[in-house]
Amino acid sequence: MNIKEIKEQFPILNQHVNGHPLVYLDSSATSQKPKAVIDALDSYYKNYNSNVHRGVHTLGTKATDAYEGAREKVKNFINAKETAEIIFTKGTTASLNLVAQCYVREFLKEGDEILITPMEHHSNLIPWQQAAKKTGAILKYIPLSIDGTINLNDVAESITANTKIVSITHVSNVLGTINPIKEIAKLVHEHGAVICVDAAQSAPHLKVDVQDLDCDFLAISAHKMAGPTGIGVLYGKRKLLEKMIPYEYGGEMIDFVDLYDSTWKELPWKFEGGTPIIAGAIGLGAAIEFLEQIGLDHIRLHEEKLVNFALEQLLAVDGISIYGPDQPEQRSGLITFNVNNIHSHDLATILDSKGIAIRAGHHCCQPLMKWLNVSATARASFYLYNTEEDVDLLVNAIKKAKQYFEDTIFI
Ligand code: 7TS
Repeated sequence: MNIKEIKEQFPILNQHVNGHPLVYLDSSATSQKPKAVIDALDSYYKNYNSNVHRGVHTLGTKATDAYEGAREKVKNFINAKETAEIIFTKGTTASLNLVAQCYVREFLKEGDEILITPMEHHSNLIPWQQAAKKTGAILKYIPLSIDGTINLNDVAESITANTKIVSITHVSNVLGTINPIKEIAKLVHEHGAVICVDAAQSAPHLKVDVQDLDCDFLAISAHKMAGPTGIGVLYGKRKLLEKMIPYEYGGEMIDFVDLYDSTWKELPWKFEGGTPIIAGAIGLGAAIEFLEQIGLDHIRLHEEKLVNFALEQLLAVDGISIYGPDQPEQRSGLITFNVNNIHSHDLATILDSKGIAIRAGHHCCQPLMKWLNVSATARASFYLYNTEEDVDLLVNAIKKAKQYFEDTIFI
């Protein structure tokens, strides 16, 4: 499929917003959904809506097959060893909380160390703060380099004999930095600790192979990868998941229940209490099929080109500060920036009036904003459906906004 054909797969993009064709540059917050995903959700509700793992009736069997089939697709997508290692959750936030709750709170004790970085999304920060408070473990940070990357020497120096878990984002949702997870995992394992990876911003955009990375846990949100909201994945190595005790109890996750005690189902179902997110999982399966049809390598290349094209133009605009690494190979498909004297919310509002959707604010990364010494930033984020024309429209709109502020406010 060429870019025009890809874009046509996303019905929402074919509309005008505030009198202008929509330019959607906020895929890091949530991506748009292709017809294939919308149709898969529609078909489930129209043709075989039923609960899973329960009855023997035809619709129930069909729904169960589709739900478990989606798990198989996720397994292959991230190259896990087995479907037992794929747990469906509500999303990245829920997956990281599950690790914090069922692994860290169970197995860490006073004086143990949890290691994260200042570039984490709040979802990969607050669960560890809370786990540290509950267990008496110490929360520590790997320092960031001046360009917003992570230096392996700093990782090596931050890990101590007391480090039990390192949790780190694969791609920063603000800086765009792609972190060297494979190399970090090696260092972590040399010290007998485990590594948890926040893949919310990587799995949609580049090939993630959990065996190659050798990560112990990995969290994903479907809605950022062309799938529906409300569903995500926690990948975990079997040996760790088996040790962990579930934290949501109820239907679906049990084996036997007696008046005073119960036993749990085997993996992955012991972590999926209650009626699961059936339609969501089926939608995620359809999203994976769609992304694989296009090819993750193609998506990565497309975004790299767009980011380079955008960086070249934006750097030529006077008074723009761009955050994150300079090297394109260290960067994913987003650009975070500020324009002199214009608050990012004002800029986003002006751009919205031209039909251009970007995100403004702290991006759920308040400690990182402090590190950058700003209160907020603007962010344009790209996905497989964005074009060079989108970039041109963005840059022109920024230039006009800048001119407007210079002419009307600061003279
Ligand atoms: N981790 C990272 C790196 C993220 O970018 C996000 C969401 C999350 C975790 C949380 O994902 P959720 O699906 O559980 O909400 N990031 C953003 C963003 O950058 N703008 O809006 C949401």
